[in-house]
Parts: sequence; structure tokens; C-alpha cells
Amino acid sequence: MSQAIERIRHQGLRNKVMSAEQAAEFVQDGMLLGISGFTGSGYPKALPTAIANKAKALHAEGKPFSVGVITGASTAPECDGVLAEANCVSFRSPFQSDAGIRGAINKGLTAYQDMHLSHIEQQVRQGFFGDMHIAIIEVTGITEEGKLIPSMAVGTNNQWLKSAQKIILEVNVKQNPKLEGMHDIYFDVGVPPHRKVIPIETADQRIGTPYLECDLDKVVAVVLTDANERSNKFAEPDENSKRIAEQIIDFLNNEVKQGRLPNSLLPLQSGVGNVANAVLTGLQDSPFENLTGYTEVLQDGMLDLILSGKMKSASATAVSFSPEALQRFNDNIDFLRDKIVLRPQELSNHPEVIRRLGVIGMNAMIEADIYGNVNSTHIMGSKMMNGIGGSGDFTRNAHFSFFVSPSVAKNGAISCIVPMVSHHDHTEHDVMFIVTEQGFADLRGKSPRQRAQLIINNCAHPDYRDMLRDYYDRAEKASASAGTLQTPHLLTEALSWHQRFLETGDMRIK
Ligand code: 0RQ
Repeated sequence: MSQAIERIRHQGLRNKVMSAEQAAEFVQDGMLLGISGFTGSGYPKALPTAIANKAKALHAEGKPFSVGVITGASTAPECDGVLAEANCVSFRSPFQSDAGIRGAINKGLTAYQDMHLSHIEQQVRQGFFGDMHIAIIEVTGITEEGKLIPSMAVGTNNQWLKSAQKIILEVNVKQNPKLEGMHDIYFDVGVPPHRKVIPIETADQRIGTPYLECDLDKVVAVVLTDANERSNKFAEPDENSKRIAEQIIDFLNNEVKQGRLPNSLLPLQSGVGNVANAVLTGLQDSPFENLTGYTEVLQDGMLDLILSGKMKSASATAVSFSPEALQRFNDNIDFLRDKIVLRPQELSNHPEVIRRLGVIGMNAMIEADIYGNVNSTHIMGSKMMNGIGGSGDFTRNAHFSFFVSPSVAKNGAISCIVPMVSHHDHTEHDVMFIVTEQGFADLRGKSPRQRAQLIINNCAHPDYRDMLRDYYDRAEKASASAGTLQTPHLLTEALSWHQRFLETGDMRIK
């Protein structure tokens, strides 16, 4: 830990070093906590466990203890997981992906507001969530002047440091000190009617400073940690992912040939998960050059595109790698420092910037319906998976919006193309392309009835194609006689596939 104390170059803050257990004493029942972390990166490693232990001890004495937790995005078992296990999270926003907190949400123990990631900072800034009592922020180090060197995720930290009444900093010695200089923190977003233009004109443009700042008098504790990020491993792309990736690359290639896209494409956004990673891996062998990224989380696939020279730069709010990719990142950090820009998520996900740059958005879905509405968040209409995350920020505003999924889930018992989605996240008005391993549906310039033909014929699994055609044909006949042919549906049947799965474990009629 002596190495860690050297990371605190400000003497006043060195004097505030204490244990996580001591720092947890500042956290009281009923408080709202602003915690750092985005997609398994940059979350505090010690305080959550200390808070969870405090909660358990108080619960054992029959005393109440719960807190509201707002982060950038998902954290990890050591943060969301331990807090959920101690049953002390009364409220959670804006995104999570930990099995423990997901369970608490689905059991009704934790109230969850699933939000667009670009909205959360401005809503906290304007007081929609009430007072933020404590910010708990992981940093890489602290400069002589007390400026904070961010870690692997910027997320919402800038706003939490401003909004919170008190601040607890975790200085993690495992974060590479050479991260200093990779971040671009911008302070001038403002509040309507005084919001200013965000002057980002190219994906890699820096408009701020490398450091987070805060009122040092608000810092009540500094905790030293020495812990790795969660570091999920990626599966090798399977045949379905490869097939999806090939089709997207063929489409983009054709757009370049037709002169509608430059050979460097437009800045790429990629959602999380194996399929998204496979598309980026596929770009490695594509004919495109000088690619750029404007995304929220930068994962293995995009890192390797930068390391190979295929991508010249990328903007994100967090980096989140497998253990092997983390090693490549650390080994090459001097090369990468001016090629990766880590910004507050309010800017990485800023709708106006995304629209102006013409980002190409690629996100995964749970299901789509025959008209192109997409559900990214709820299993069978009710059960929360992760949340909408940044997918909505990008989908509505991107130049091209792709949604990808295997055509079936659970060994074929579920069709990911259904008559009507059981929950709406992205509407037919936003979704431009649906891609499964079966095929590609280009929905631009198509009416709902034209879309239905394309999605059923191109994207649905053969096991479900006839069922979908049968549904559509009967819906069309009923709508023709009722004079309602814009978007034909049989309302009593539209969600019957989900109901059948809940009752029999299979959407197919046996
Ligand atoms: O279940 O884990 O029990 O096997 O859902 O499915 O195919 O592994 O897909 O990991 O890419 O996640 C939409 C959830 C896809 C994710 C979603 C079951 C399936 C499996 C996972 P098991 P896959 P992925 C950037 C953008 C919203 C946020 C977002 C997500 C599990 O991409 O959370 O886009 N997106 N953010 O079996 C029932 C279906 C199903 C189904 C799949 N139709 N019905 N179960 N599954 N389809 C990042 C941020 O915003 C931070």
C-alpha cells in the first residue's frame, strides 16, 4: 500500500486516508449515493463491501438500513452484487447487469428506474432525484493541486462530484498511472435555457481537461485499494455472430461502393456483448481504413482495431476488457493515450453530437417484432434483464441503427422475431436494420406491411417463419375488413407466443 499513498500527491487529502470501514460510517440509512462505475470498470472496490457489512450488522440488530444507488452504468459483483446480497439497495438507476441486483429488482426489493444514460447527469443536476448525499468515486491518483486522475471509466463522476454533499475517494493502485492524460473532462454543459453548443466536431476532438475537479472540503475520506476490475472474458465469436458480422460488413461495403459512405465509414458505436464484439473483430479483415469510434464502452474488438492501425481513434466513456485485452491495453498505453478519449457519459452519449457526427450504431436486442419495434430490456414483458443503457441514445440519433440477435433463444424454444414485442424500447421509427444469422432486413423507406414481409422472410428462424406468416396473413385479412391496414394486428393473439412460452416452456405449438 506504500505505492498507493504516493498516488495521493495532495498533502491535505493524504491526511484524510482511512479504512473502508471507517469511511462507511459516513453512510447513513436513507441516503442517496452517487457511485462511480461504467460497464464493469471504474467502480469502487472497497466501500460497497464495507457498506454491505454495515447493513448486515444493522439488520441483525433489527434496525433499518438501505440506500439509493445511482451510477454511470453497470458495476460488478463487488459493488452491485454485495449491496444486493445485503438487501440494502432501496433504489437503483440508470443501468445494471449484475445477477444479484437484477434478482433484487425482479423480486421487487429494489425500485429500479431504467434510463437513457445521456439523461441521468442532467436530471441529477436539476435535482429530479433529490439531494445526493455522498459520492463514492474510484480514481487512479490525485495531483499536487488536488485534481483527480480518473480511472478506466469517467461515466457520471464529474456530476456526482459536483452534486454530492460529501465525497469519498477510492484511490486504486491497480489502475495504470499512465491513464493520466487519456481523459477529456468538460464542465460547461449547463442547464436549459443556458445550455451551450458542445464543440465536438470530430470523434477524437478533446474539448476539456484530463482531470476531474471537486471542492476538496467536501472530501471526507480517502480509501486506498489494490484491486482489479471485474474483467469479463469474451467468447470466441460463434457461427451466428460471424454470420451477423459478415452481413453488416457486406452492407457497409456496398454503401462505400455506392459512394454513400467514405472508406473510413462514419464513427462506430458498438453495444456490449459477444455479437457486437464479433462485428468489430470482423472489421479487422474488412477493406475499410482509418476507422473511428464514437461509442460509450470500448471493448476488446475496438482496442484491437486501434492496435492494428485499422482504427485511428475512438471516443468512449469507459474501457472494459477481458484479462488478455487489459494486458494489451496496459502494454501499449503510451501508444493508445492520444487515440482513446474518455469523456463524461453525457458527452459520449450526447444525442446532438451523435446525430451531427453521423454515428453508425450497432446494438443487441432481446426481440424484435414483425414491424421493427425492438425490446432490449424485458424478458417476456415483465422480467428486467439489464436496462436500455445507451442503446436509445444512439439508436434514435445515429446515421445507421442496427439491431442484432440470433433468430432464436433457449435452444429454439423462443423466437426472437415475434408478432408483437412484449416491451418497447426502440420503436419502428428508430430501427433501421435488423440482422440475425438468417438474414438482413433493411427497413428504411418501408411501410409497416413491407417491413413485415422483409423481417419474416429474411430474419426469422425457419421453425417460426410459417407461424409468423400465418399470424400476419390473418391479421392483414382482419385489418382489411376493418379498414385498419397500416399496421395489422390481432390484439387478442399478438402476445400469445409469450404466454405460450410462460405456460409450456416453448413458443412453438406442440
Ligand atoms: O440468456 O444468459 O440465460 O443464456 O438473454 O442473450 O444472446 O447472450 O445476448 O449478451 O448480447 O445480450 C439485449 C440483453 C443481449 C444486451 C441484451 C437470453 C439469452 C441469454 C443474453 P442466458 P445473448 P447479449 C451499450 C448498449 C441493452 C443495453 C444496450 C443488453 C441472455 O445487449 O442488455 O444495448 N442490451 N446497451 O438466452 C428470452 C428472448 C431472448 C432471451 C436472448 N427473446 N427471450 N430470453 N435471451 N433473447 C452498453 C451500455 O449501455 C452500457
